[in-house]
Amino acid sequence: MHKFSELGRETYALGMVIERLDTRIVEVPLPRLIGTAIHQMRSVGCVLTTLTTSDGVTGEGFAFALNGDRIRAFDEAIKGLAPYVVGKDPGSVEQIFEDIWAALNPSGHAGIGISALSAIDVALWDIVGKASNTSLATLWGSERTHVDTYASSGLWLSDSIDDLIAEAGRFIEQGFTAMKIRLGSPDASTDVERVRALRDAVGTDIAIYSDVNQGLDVEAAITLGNLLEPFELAWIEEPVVYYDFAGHAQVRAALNTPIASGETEYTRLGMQRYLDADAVDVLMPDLQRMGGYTEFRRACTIAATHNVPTSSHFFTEYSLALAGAIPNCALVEHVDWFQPLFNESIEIENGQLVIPDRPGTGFTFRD
Ligand code: SMN
Ligand code: MG
Repeated sequence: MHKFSELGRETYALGMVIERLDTRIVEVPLPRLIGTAIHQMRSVGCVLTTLTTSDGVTGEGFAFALNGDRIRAFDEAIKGLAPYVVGKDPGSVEQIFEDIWAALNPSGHAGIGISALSAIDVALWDIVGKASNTSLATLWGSERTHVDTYASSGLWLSDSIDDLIAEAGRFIEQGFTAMKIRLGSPDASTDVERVRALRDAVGTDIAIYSDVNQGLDVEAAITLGNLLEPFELAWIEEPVVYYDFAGHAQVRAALNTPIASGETEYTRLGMQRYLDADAVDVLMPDLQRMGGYTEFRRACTIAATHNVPTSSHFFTEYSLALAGAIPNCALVEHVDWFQPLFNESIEIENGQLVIPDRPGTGFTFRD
């Protein structure tokens, strides 16, 4: 008898087996110390994960931690999954996902365990694409060649208003037509002044997204949201703490501005909580917190059954394949922090990101 929670599994007969799982810890510095309502960041620590097959095809994925916090625990978690991968056909990627999912049950479907699963799952899919000489977007069913985006590596809460305006100008020079400002200042009037200055500087043709990074309570978020309505923000993200699903719904009901959230929750189970609570206008699954491509695709399917669009969080390079294939994933956050890891660059054309037409994820680690 099948367990009620079992899901369908795609299998590709690739006729090869995984021989090795290798990891490498690297630290990518950020240009300067930056802050949101809840983060202080100077670098990102990454565990680069490579699977090598008997045919010599390699697959790559990575997990990261802000400032490299507990990065060795991520590394150990990934290496600890080797027995579920080595000796297996990478074409059984979704069966491998289920095996690891079952193994994680006692320690939880969240945190470092799910992040480790993500690095493995992305690397497995990368092999499936490369072995088929196909981009993952094409493999999953091409939906679009370009995807809307917004510049997100800037406009930090730690920046002065002059910095905000200078950075917005650079984003426009780079070809962006949308950008995201971080909010959640202790005083609503400070946030309002920052948004006013940005809107005055960029005009009404540029879309402004905003992110409170969980910095407010329900009452303060509604007060701020009401004060910001005249500036026509594209959305307000994570207005309250991520696990206050009802609070998100209250803020959403009180405002005209759309509410986005989801980046801090894990797997389809976490996404389901926002959907059940009518908490969001846009759901933002994060590839690492979904546990990889397998589960990210399911999360988007579940969102579609609720008529909720999705937008990827972080992982710009790897999320392009998803947006290339998933109808209700039509917006990708542009974060340039991870570009030093890759041989290939993210391309922007007419304000949109290009979905790569290269085998697998379309991105390969630089030596
Ligand atoms: C974010 C999260 C973590 C670090 C920096 C910024 C933000 C985003 O929530 O959505 O980009
Ligand atoms: Mg965010």
